Amino acid sequence: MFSRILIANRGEIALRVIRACRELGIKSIAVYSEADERAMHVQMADEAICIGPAKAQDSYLKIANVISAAEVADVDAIHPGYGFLSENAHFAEICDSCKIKFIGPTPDNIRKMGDKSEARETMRKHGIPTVPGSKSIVRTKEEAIAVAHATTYPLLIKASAGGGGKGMRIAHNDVSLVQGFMMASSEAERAFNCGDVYIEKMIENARHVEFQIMADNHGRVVHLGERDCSIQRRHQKLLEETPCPVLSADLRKKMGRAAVRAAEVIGYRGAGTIEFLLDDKDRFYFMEMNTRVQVEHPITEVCTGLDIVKEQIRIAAGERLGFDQRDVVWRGHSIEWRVNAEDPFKDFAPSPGAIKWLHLPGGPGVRVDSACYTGYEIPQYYDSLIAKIIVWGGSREEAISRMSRAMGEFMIEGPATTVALGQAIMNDSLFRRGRYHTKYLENFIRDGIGRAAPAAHP
Ligand code: MV4
Repeated sequence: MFSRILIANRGEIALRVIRACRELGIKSIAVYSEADERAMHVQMADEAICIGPAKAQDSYLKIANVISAAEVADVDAIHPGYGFLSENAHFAEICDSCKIKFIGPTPDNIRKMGDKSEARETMRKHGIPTVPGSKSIVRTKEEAIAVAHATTYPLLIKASAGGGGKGMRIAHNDVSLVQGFMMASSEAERAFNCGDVYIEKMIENARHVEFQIMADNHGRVVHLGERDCSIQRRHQKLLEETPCPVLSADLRKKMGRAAVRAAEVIGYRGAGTIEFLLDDKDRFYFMEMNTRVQVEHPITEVCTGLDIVKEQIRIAAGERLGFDQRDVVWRGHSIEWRVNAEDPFKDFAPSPGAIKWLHLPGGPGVRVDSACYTGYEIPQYYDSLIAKIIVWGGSREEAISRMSRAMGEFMIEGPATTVALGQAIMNDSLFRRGRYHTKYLENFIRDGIGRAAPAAHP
């Protein structure tokens, strides 16, 4: 087992990894930028090394600085968390060549699943249901038209190097298809240095249902159940829950088997997430695979009693998974709400700055993952996540009432936050009935938030 792990990340996920290290008796080495001098992960780790200026590209994203810190601190392994370098195959390769264990999948897993069109191709070839559309990347507008006529509108044009909806364009007819094709590829070229795009039929009224996978180095692949992440705003997840309110036991078994198969066919290692789209006729389709631990992993931990980060560390150290599929049992219902420093009444504009006062919720069935504290200055350079409120209840109804209570206990003076939006959703009948899909939040904000908005200033 490792004796020293460097966490190449910041914020709540850095604390999360530090906590797993501490429980495993492993020394944790934090890295931080000059803007994070007073961050909690620096204070909580056993050691901490400054790796550069505030901007992420000069610190947390600078491979040479992270690797130098790892060498200086003489660590055995690096945990990348999520975001930053967590899905950078080149970084994983450099760790391997420096004999520092990358706590994650192989560089090949990352590269293959990072190419969203190739990932689709691989899954389709192995009989995993994929969204109808192009068989590979689409190079010309003529090819795009041909794919469109073999499928049916509406269609989505997606960037192969994108993922998470970045650069996604919708097309309702040949004219908007050609336009969308040109726009999506030039945007992708600019954003990802790769203009490759592919085309999928748009699944109407879809839900985003993803499965957590754990795969060790001894051939065992297990799924830890699903997470419904359909409540997103501009492709940013805001609320996740497990189990998915509309999944039958039979459908869960089928999707779980498909998720395990997807990991097996690519020789996956470590924790990963298979994202499916589920339509209103219970048909599911592979969308993409994430080769990192996800922000929303705690709801799976709370319902299974497993510690996903500890399992990642054990797998990377070559241990066998200590359980198989039969041992994974789920109890109750869990919901996560992401509290962002954004103002829902100003179109979610970021709201960084000093936290004059903070009181986090607690009590039965409440977990809060946060790196914030009273007096902490939220830097402007990174994502706006202040805290994740995770609740567990014996039923979905209990989880909803508990989340509502926890949100009511969340006290903060200083930045604007998305807590009020969360409370409005907890009280919304459509959400409470579990009858929502990917358009829910967009519609709710357009209709619902207007009602909740403060009276216009005189
Ligand atoms: C889709 C889709 C419908 N059909 N693909 C891609 C990235 C992810 N964040 C959302 N994406 C979608 N891909 C096909 N073929 C609908 C979405 C989608 C969505 C999916 C789940 C939850 C919320 C969503 C919000 C907008 C779009």
